[in-house]
Amino acid sequence: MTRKSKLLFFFLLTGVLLASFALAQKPLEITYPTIPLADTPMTIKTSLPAYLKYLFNFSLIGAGILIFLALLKGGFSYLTSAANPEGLRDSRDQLISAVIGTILLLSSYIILNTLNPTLTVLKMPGAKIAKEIHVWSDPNRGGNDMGLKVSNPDLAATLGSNGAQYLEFIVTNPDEVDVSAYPDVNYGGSPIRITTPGNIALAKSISLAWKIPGVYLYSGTSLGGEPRLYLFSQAALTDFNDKAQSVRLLNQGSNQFAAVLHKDQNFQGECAVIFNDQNSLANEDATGGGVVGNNQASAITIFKPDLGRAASGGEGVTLFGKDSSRNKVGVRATNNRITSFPVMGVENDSVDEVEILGSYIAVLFEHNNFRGKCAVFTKSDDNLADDPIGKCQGSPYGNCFCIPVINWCVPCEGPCTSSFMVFPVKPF
Ligand SMILES: [Ca+2]
Ligand SMILES: [Ca+2]
Ligand SMILES: [Ca+2]
Repeated sequence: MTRKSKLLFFFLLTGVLLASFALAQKPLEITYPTIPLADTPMTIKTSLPAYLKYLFNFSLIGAGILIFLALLKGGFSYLTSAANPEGLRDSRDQLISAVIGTILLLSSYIILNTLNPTLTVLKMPGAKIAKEIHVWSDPNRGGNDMGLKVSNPDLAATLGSNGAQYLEFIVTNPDEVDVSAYPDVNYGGSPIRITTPGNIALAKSISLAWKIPGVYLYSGTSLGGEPRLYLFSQAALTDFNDKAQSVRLLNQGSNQFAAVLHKDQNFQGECAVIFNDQNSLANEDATGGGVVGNNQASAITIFKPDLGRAASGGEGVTLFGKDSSRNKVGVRATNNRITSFPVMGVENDSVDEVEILGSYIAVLFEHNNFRGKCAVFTKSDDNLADDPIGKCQGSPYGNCFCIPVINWCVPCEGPCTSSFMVFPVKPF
């Protein structure tokens, strides 16, 4: 290789590298220079393959221009150095190099664009979503079929004029995705919510909304209206205050959720303990216990029940109160719903201390059958006198004024627990 052809090769390489480097240095959110033949990406959401293709075409065109200039220069010096044999040889070498460059360039373009027009070979591996909805054009899984990972406004384009008539969930739990089938294309007509696999009415379009596990509150009954996802306890529901009407617990495998909805902020007032989806919070007895009502919830406690866990050692929740002789006694619970007192010698309205060993949740209620104001405990509290559940008016165990000999006290402000629930939970 002569010095000149080396130089030409160097310039070609530098040109290509500079073009690549200049673009690669910029973030993807650039204003792409418009160049002929290369499709200019229009948005910042350009996928990597599209970006690389653009880069490739850009480099290709840059190299093409350099080759053209090299041909021009080689041809010119060939013509003007007829009397100089050395210059003639150099010019010829230069021309040959340029022609070889052209052939290489065209070959690479033809190979990459003919065999692989979208440069799909550069697509990133991984990020494979195994979850999808599968649909068939005929009932009973016949005819054409296709997998859906996202909403599709026109199923007929792939499945034929009938659209979809059979649907299957390729997911762990159909609860992970909201599927609505529409009788017309572009999500037209009245949608039908699909929750079980099988035959479906002719669906021309299907919308999918993937969901993550957690507690969903809905502003309408039967999981209608606006949804809100909660993953952690909230002392105030802010913009969703007094809006919840139905609840869905979206569980996944061992990732199980349960919730306590509180009527007042800071986990105060009446509450409903929720272990199952609720189509209406007005259905008092449908909840695990307690009542909050529609458009009432102002705070939420979220916990992960671990109901199958056996209590080991001295684990559990002990409620300390008074027996009929006003001596301190305790009732220990590990997985219980107690609707009234006395229990294990502990008198009604006497609980003034909660001891929790291990991961448990205890919900104490003012009245029998999980009614009245409630209090949630996840760790020990040795003094309920500073908690609403420990200072109710008219409590017989308020100890405001007691006559020692007959062990009688004037009713006043004091503890008022009359029912409670205790469940093992996963650590908070
Ligand atoms: Ca409220
Ligand atoms: Ca306290
Ligand atoms: Ca009570």
